[in-house]
Amino acid sequence: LYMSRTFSIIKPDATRRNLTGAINAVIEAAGLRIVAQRRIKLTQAQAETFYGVHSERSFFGELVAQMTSEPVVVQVLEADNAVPKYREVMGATNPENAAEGTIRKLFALNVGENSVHGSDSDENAALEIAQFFAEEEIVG
Ligand code: YYY
Ligand code: MG
Repeated sequence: LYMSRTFSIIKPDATRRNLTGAINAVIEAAGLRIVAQRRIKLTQAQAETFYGVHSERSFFGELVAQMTSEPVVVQVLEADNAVPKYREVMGATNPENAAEGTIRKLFALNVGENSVHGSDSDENAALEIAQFFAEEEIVG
């Protein structure tokens, strides 16, 4: 069994509705372990850096505004095949397309306010984790 990591954000639309615990319950029920977690308010610069790959997209301004609007919870999750496992638990980007039982089906409001972020590759997971956590803060 090879344990790997992914990076997760519980987004402002979810923290605003007091859904941190409900989302963590879905994460843990799926067998992902929360091995680091912190509640923070993202700065404009942090949000722009984090979503830099989307900087040319039409929704970038709205995305950064939304991500800095309220606190978020940044997390490191550990599991066997953590990246694809968490993508499955999250559901599709647009909650209209998300499968039953997924976090986005259960909680997301719309494509922009979709409650959670999860890394899309092991390489990006490592970069995203390093943006927010020192190795000694991650306790598996
Ligand atoms: O990885 P994931 O969050 O499922 O989707 P991405 O394609 O990486 O987009 C990141 C983020 O951008 C998405 O969670 C919401 C927002 N977004 C949007 O507001 N409108 C779109 N059409 C696509 C993405
Ligand atoms: Mg993505």
